[in-house]
Amino acid sequence: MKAAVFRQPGKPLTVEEVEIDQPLGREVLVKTVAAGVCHSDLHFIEGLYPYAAPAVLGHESAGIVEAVGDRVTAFKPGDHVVACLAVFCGNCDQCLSGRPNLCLNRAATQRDPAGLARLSLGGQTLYQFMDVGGYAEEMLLHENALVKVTPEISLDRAALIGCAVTTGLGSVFNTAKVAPGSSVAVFGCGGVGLAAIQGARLAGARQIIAVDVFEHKLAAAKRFGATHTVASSGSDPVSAIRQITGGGVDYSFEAIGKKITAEQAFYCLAPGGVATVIGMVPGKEKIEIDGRHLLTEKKLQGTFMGSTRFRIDIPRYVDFYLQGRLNLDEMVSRRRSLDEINEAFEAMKAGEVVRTVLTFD
Ligand code: CXF
Ligand code: ZN
Repeated sequence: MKAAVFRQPGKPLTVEEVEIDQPLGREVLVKTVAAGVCHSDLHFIEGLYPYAAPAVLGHESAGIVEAVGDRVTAFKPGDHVVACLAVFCGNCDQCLSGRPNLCLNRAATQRDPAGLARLSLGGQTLYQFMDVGGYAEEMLLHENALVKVTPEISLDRAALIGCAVTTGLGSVFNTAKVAPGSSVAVFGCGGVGLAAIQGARLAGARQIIAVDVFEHKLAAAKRFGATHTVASSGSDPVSAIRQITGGGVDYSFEAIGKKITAEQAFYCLAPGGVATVIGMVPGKEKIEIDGRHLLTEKKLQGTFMGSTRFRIDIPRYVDFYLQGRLNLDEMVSRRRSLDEINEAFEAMKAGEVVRTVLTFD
């Protein structure tokens, strides 16, 4: 099968013929139908975050089950499924406390590193990014990386729910628990930011302030539910937000992954407010906040995949979509083939697209 292979940071992915094994035990073989191109993969391609090579990146994919291992009972060939990188063992303290996104024993869902790898390239192990490896014609996953979805939703929309939507809506619903009537600011109007804006709308926020440097992204944010927009190129978004709200927001979300915007997300809070940093701030960067702001009970917190319990959350988000309450159609800006994956990253870097979805025949 064909897959986009990451060989070295700073180099384009190469689409190559690779080998994929048969499903063993609790594994499921999935024919990929759609794969969203997410900004997080770009962080690894650019070397901002390290990852073992060679690897198949991609983690926002949906498809149809082709075959299952002999210990799989919840999936069968023909099922429509969405993959999620928040793979859970189901037995550790975090999983059993209702926080499977923070699973402590992902190794229990992986193959023995000393044995045959799920993916290989000329006999050499090919790493599977975040246990998904979604930029490929087929995926071989542990069943706890999958959730079944109704065939009523097309798989190119469903794929987005696997990462961007789950992360954005989940950060609002699960991590921050936005209350109806509150005020919200969202920094960054890419896929995750627009999902957070939609989450804030669904949660009944009164004011939803979108912040971005691109005017066309702010225009999109309005269509997704933003009540106000702040163009942050060349001006201070914190004072603009303070002015709109009369003193700061109750909740802010940073969906970019930069020190400066993470700090702005904290400083634009009202007393008692909560800033949630969703974006991947590079490991070496420090987020600095002025200590005296803690005396007004402002909080700065992280999130991983929107604190999702994805087997519960993803089917709910599918329902929102089917009811017309969650706009996924407009989140897909472009469809491309696997061969065009590097062009998709270029368009992302240029700020041209919300999401490119790779579609497979
Ligand atoms: C990220 C979270 C950190 C690892 C890579 C993927 N989530 C979504 O893009
Ligand atoms: Zn992602």
